[in-house]
Amino acid sequence: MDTLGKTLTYQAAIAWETNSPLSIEEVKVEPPKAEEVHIKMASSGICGSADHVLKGLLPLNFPLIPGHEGAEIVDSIGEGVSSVKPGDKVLTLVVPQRRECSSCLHPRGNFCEKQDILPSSGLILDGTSRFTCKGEKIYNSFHTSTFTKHTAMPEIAVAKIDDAAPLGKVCLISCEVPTGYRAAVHSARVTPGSTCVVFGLGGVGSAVVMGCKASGASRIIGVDINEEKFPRGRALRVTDCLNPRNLKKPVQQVVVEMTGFGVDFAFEAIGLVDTMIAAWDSCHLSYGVCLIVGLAPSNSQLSLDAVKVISGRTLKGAYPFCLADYKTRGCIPQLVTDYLQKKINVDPLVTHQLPFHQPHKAFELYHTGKTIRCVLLF
Ligand code: COD
Ligand code: ZN
Repeated sequence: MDTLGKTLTYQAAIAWETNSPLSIEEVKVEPPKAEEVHIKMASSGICGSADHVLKGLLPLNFPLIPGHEGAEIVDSIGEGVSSVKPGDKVLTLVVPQRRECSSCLHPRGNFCEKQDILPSSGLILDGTSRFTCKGEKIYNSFHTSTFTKHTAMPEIAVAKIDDAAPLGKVCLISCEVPTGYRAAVHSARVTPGSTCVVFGLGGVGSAVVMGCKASGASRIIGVDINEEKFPRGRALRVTDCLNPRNLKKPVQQVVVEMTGFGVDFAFEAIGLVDTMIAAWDSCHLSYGVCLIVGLAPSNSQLSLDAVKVISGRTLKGAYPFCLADYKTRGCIPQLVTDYLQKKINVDPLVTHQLPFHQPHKAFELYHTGKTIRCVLLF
């Protein structure tokens, strides 16, 4: 259907305030303005960050339509849009790529200045929203908002993907897979035969494990307080599983003892200060590399033993997508092609699928810890 020029009403899941249940509402979606696209959602993953947003752990404006891990089809395009056309399959991008700012133009930068994460206004590029409900303005999450049947968003926040891509699964390549997999392959540059520890075996941590395995790591230690994550972790080639709550010593001490001197690469995919410190302390003191993938709650401080900083190990941040020269619009479609060519397999990460109008069930499942990713289908 051509939506150009029309404000139409669609169903969307709205969070009216933090810590309130999502409600399915009739939402008015304005047509795309210049350099925007109107898209019809096909699927959206339930990412840990969406849960953080709903709990108010990441500062976003409410009421909002959450979700940022979407696969969709372009319905209509605004003036000046040239990279996609109606009917194209696309993925939403939390970090857009305008290709004009210092980050986009620098060979080692990708955190486009048009991103809306740090800080988040909840508005699209012209400072307005395309959503209203019951006469009230509804905010976006990170330019994306995927828990809606239709949305209008900036062209620079979508990436055209292969026509053959199965939309019920590749939504994970919009956030979880590049965040975790590329943190291991691209940012840490895990080496063949190396030892790794991954804190958090949720969606993102599982994708980190896949990246470690693909890079040839010989030992991958998985750490999680939820032992339901262990069988799936082992299927992805985690070699040792540790539940810190069942250990008599701090988990980092156990990891160091298991590996002799500490791991080559440690990843934190939870977003807690304590597990960031544990990941850092798990690394080899001389050449260990610690990658922080999770975002700790606002205003928290990371306190490290200053003596341990001097010995040579490296601490790196890998905030979702901030993977140096990993340019989102250019690189994410290649991951979809890699999936279609069976170079990576995202299928084990999609453990559940539910209809869009049951987001509460999807979050319930998420909170039980039984999922790696639950995907909403539209
Ligand atoms: N020790 C060990 N494991 C723990 C602990 C703990 N103290 N607490 C929780 N866990 C485990 C959970 O049991 C779970 O298995 C895992 O940690 C977390 O996984 P998920 O599935 O809940 O979350 P993910 O993998 O989808 O997301 C993790 C992130 C780190 C990416 C995310 O939560 C985050 O930090 N988001 C903020 C960054 C952001 O804004 N991103 C924007 C786009 S993602
Ligand atoms: Zn995410």
